[in-house]
Amino acid sequence: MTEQQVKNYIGGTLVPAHSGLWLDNYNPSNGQVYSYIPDSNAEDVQQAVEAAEKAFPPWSGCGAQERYRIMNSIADLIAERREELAQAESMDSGKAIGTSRSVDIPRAEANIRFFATAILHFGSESHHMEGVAVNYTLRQPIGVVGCISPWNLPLYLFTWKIAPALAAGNCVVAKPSELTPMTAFLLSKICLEAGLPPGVLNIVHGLGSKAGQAIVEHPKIKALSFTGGTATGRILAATAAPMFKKLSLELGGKNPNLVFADCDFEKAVSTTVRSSFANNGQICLCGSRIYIERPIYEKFRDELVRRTKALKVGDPFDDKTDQGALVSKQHREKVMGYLALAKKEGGTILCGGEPIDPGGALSGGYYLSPAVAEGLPNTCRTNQEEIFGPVVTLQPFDTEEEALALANGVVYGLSSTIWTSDIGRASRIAGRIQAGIVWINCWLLRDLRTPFGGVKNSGVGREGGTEALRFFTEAKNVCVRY
Ligand code: TXE
Repeated sequence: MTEQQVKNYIGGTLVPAHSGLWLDNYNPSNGQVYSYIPDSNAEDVQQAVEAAEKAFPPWSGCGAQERYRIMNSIADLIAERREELAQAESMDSGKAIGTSRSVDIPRAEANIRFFATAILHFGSESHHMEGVAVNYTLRQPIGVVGCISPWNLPLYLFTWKIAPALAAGNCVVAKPSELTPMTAFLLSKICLEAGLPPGVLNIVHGLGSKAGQAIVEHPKIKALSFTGGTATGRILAATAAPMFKKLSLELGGKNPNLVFADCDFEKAVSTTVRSSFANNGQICLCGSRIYIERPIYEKFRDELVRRTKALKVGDPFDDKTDQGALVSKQHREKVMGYLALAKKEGGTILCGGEPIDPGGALSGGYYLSPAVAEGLPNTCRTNQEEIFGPVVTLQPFDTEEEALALANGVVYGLSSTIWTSDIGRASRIAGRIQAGIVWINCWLLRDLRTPFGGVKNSGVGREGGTEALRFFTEAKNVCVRY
């Protein structure tokens, strides 16, 4: 078995797993195995940690300017290989090539470049005790840190984690999802070419419950940055907390989208198609619960259904495709399970929700037509649980108070969207909605300097800007008496 073997990147070399075992890696567009990934375990993680420990003193000591130079070279190479990376991302995840080209890969480059430059401006405080002493705060890198990322935005979220960690002077043991390892593998080759010193970044591929768990359990890994499901986040926290590790958990969402009658209708409905079905709804920030003020409920519903039906589902490599394949057979089954549940809970599926067979070579792919449902109570499972697929539910509301109660009526609190021309109302709701991110008359407009993360079961901590650099450093107060 030689074709398309993904390798671990440990101590600056590309190697198979110690076990010599391989896991199948599927192409979601046709359901075929197209590559293999190392079935890594604690032995591989141990080797990665040793390499990271060895690399830490020179990497943390080489200075921000040098780290900026090398990280910027990595970003340059990502830019140069944007098309190769986009093709690989779509092959691995099933997402439409247009999404890989316009979202995933450009944002991966931006993540690296942003933190390569942010570290040049990262300062800290000092506190003056007049006539007595001066205090200054050092923000020092932690050492060896762990980064575990999911399958929905593979290179985008992988780089979102490793970039601040590396910029701050840490060395990293990282594990991408076993469902979408390819672009992280291609990134390891880019790191070699960019001259990233051996052991600064180590990528260990494999199962969450084996390689991932070994990273979480390793005593020398002092901080963990994780993005994934809330259930998995709970497991990680239970393992890491008694070991006093720093934890950043970006978990699931069940995000509300509030559409008031005084909104800019065209902007609201066209953006809502995107916020509902971008990346097949496999973005933790998608607005899957859409609440519409009653006077425009039917008009908005009918227009949203019309535009949803017009979305092209099929070959991820066709430029005209809007909705590629879902990431795995199991995930499509999970999403279809929720559609069956929606009907059982009394909902009406207004469009979509059917598996699609594009025929020919794509016959075995995991395609699903995007679905809109109505007639479900806010408290039912369909409206309470994260589906993470191309499924949204609609509900009317009459007052601002009711809209807020509906929006806040779930255990999640990641992002929210508000469509209204009444800026006072938008600000009132933004202040009271239980979410870490509020978009007003827009969606997924991202400034990387802003705090990113959620409340309640959507996670712990914030990523982005100085929040991320503070997470990946330890603050030390030094008090100097005159
Ligand atoms: O995530 P997991 P999955 C949600 C979404 C999705 C659900 C499960 O609802 O359906 O989570 O998706 C690694 N110790 N989101 O299964 O399991 C795993 O290998 C250490 C929302 O992909 O959380 C992968 O690298 N690591 C989310 C990563 O954790 C473990 C995006 C995520 O896998 C582990 C993705 C363990 N015990 C899914 N078990 C978002 N917020 O964007 C798994 N992993």
